[in-house]
Formats: sequence, C-alpha cells, structure tokens
Amino acid sequence: MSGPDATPRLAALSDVDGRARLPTYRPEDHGTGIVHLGLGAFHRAHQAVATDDALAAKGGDWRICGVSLRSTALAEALAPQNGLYTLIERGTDGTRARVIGSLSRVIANDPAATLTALCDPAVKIVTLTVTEKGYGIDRANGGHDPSHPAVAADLKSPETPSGVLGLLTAALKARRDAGIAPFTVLSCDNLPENGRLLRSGVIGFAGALDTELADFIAAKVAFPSSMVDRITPAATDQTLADAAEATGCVDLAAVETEQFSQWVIEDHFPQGRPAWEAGGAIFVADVTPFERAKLTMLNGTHSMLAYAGFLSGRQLVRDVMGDPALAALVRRHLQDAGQILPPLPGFDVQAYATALEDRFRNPAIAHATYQIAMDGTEKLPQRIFAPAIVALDAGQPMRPFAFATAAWMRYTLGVSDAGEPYALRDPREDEIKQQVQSVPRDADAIRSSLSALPNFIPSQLARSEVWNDAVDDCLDTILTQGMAAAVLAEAHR
Ligand code: CS2
Repeated sequence: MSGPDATPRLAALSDVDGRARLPTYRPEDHGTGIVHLGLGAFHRAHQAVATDDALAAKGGDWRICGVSLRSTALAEALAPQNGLYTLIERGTDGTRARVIGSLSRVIANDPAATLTALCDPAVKIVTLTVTEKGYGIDRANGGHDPSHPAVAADLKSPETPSGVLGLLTAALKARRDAGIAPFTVLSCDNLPENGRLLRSGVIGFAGALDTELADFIAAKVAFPSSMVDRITPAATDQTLADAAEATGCVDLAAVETEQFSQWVIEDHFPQGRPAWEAGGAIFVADVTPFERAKLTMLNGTHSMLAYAGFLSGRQLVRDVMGDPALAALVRRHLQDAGQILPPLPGFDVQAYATALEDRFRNPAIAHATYQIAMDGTEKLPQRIFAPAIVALDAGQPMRPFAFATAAWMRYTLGVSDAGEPYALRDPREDEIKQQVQSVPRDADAIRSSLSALPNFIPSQLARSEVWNDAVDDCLDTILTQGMAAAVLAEAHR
C-alpha cells in the first residue's frame, strides 16, 4: 500500500529515506523471546524502545510478539509494516525520530493465536500494559475478581481463555505439562506492587480451577514488579505527518512521546532478560519506593489536574500549566504528596517535583486532560486515597487529596459547567451514574453516595470526619461556584 502521493508504506528499513535514526542491528537476525500483552502507544513508546536499545547493544533473541487483546486497528497498521514504526520524541530542544525494529509480529483479537504464542518454548518473558482495568484482580483483597467480565468468562471456559489471567494461567499450565520452563511475567502498568498484585491474581484464578497448578505457579513463576514512566499522548495526524517527513514513508503506526523515559525493574528473571539497561532501565531489589514516588507525585497530580483542568475548559496538560491558579494547585499537590513519601537514598524529592512541572509544561506535548481523566475508579485508590491515608495518619496536609477527590466527584456528574454532556469513560460508569443520579446536587449527598461504592474509597477515609469535611468543603465550592472559580479560590486559600 502507498499514500495518495505514492509515498511508499514503511515495510523495511531499506525503505527509509529521511533523517530518522535506524536500528543498528538487523531485526531479522533476532528471534522472538517476549510476548507483550497490550500493544498500545505506551508500550511502543517505552518497553519496545528499551528492547530496541538492548538488541542494538547486546543482541539476543529478544524481539517482541505484540498482542492487542481486543482492538484490531493497530495490528492492521503494523502487520503490513512488518512491525516497524517510527518513534517521535518531542523534547524542549526539538523533535527526534527513530525507527524501532524490536516488534517481530503482531496478533490482534485472536485468543487462540495468543495462547500458542505464549506456549512457544523460545518465549522467556511476558510483559503487560493492559491498563489498570485490564487485569481482573480484586484490588482490595488480592486474588482474582470473579465479577470482572473476562475473568468470569475464562473461569467458565478455561481451555479457551481470552482475558489476561485466563491466558497466563492456561499458558503456564500447558508449558508445565509439556515440560517447558515457565516464562517470567512482568507487569508494566501503574499499579502498586504490580508484580505482586498480578501474581496474586494469577494464583487466585488458577486456584479456582486447580490447586496443584496454583501451587506450581506460586513456587516456580517469577513476577517481578516494575515502575515505568514516559508521558505518551495519543498519536495525532501531526505524529503521522512528522513520521512521514522523517522516514519518507507512510507509517500508520507512528507514536509520539516526551524525551524523558524511566524504567525501574526488580531484577528477577530466572529465564534471562534483554540488556534493558542499554535503554536506561535501572535494576533494583525493591521497586516499591520508586513506584510510590511516581504514583503519588506524577500520577496523583495528573489525576487532580485532569479533573480540575478538564472541568475548567483546559484541554491539555500544558494548558493547565499555563493557567496560574491551576499551576499553583499542581505545585501544591506535588509538594504535599512529596512530603509524605518515605526517604529514598539518592532521591531528591524537590528536584523530582521541579522536573515533573517541567514535563507537564512541555509545549511540544499535547496530552489531553480527558485522556488522563479516564478510568478514575481504577486510578484514584493508589494515586489519591493511599497517600491521603498516610497524610491523615501522619497529621500532614491532606487538602490536596480531598480537592482531587472532590474534583473527580464533580466530574462524575457527566456534564460541564457550560451544560455540555461528556462520557465518564470509566468501567464503573453505570454504577456511578446510579449513585449520583438518585441524590440531590449537594456536596454531602454526592460525597456520601460515591463513598458507598464498594471497594473504592477505603473505610479509613470514608469514616473520617476530617476527610469527609474537607471533601465536602471543596465539593461545595465546586458545585456552587463552578470549577474555574473553585480552582481560583483553592489556589488562594
Ligand atoms: C497518566 C499516565 O493517563 C494517565 O492516567 O497519569 O498515563 C501517565 O502519563 C504515565 O504514567 C506517565 O508515565
């Protein structure tokens, strides 16, 4: 296929005619050793890039079979390109382009082919970016969540699974039965102790079917945790235009991201791993402090600014940073969130906060507040509620967490201050609507009703008068004065 002006479609490195940097290795010389579940923009801007660096530096059979569990659009773009795509990195000092060669093949919405790929003896690692809601784990208690649609379906037909826990369990079983060593499972989603959590989900799911299998997984399968960080907005026409300009090819799978990239990984890979350190990854014994810093400061502030910003009419994170009152609330959130983190040797919390403000301000990155606002019920527990509990226990300021919660509660009403309706884009959207539709438009009523959502706001908070008063105070101003005025009032408190 070629573009309207007969520009060739990107399909081989030899097609590239432009300034884009090319892999310094021959992709076809390397076998596939990784299956990645969740082939979104984030994976292509992060782990696939670190793997590209690792292949260039140290070689190995570590190319990636990328799996889209549901959508087919991306695979349709990548398959004719033989997995090649352009990464556009937008720094404050300009834009760089490079072609990534680490994806060897793609599978889209094909559970049987996914299971076959997972059972390939050459596969040593399964990595995942399926978003918080994709796992089907009972986040409050650990283990699998039998009410998650994919988990429920896979418990009924475990031989033909299509969800994350079902696929991993079936593949680990088939490998055990065939005498093939288990793969290492590496979650790369923004969840606290993501490896431990995923391990509990897989063991819980397996245990519901076969306790011996669950024991085998508990004893033999490694689930290292990792913290990943790279701000990756959805690709736009500009991304594709920049890729075409840098490669001389039509590339329908191009992705754009910021220059910054961080990956902190627990070093527990019994079957070996790529030399991801060549792509800047840091290997540590315990990821928890890094992940807490990121979830509390970056992601927590992101969620606050997403709700407050979106409802103040700010479409992009950089627009939020250009609004003095919102920018002041971002700074306050970063400061107060930073204060409750346990000290981490070599980690300068002030420098981290300043760097985050700079990243949020990056004029070259168009990161939509509405994109970050998605899936609030999956994000707020680790980003806002867990830090709020620490702050409450330590007698530290918790107003920023109460304000973020109130902003989310206002967002759940599904209509802007100007009367424009919008979709919440949350897996619990129907439940939330039921909770808020049946109560008067009043801070105490809305807060009480949303606090009653099962497995959401921890009881330590929901029972705390100090917390509830603070949320009500913020929410009352937001409801009576509108978000923009409430942001101004909050910034000048
Ligand atoms: C964001 C994250 O969409 C969101 O919820 O907070 O995707 C954030 O951009 C990444 O975690 C940055 O590493």
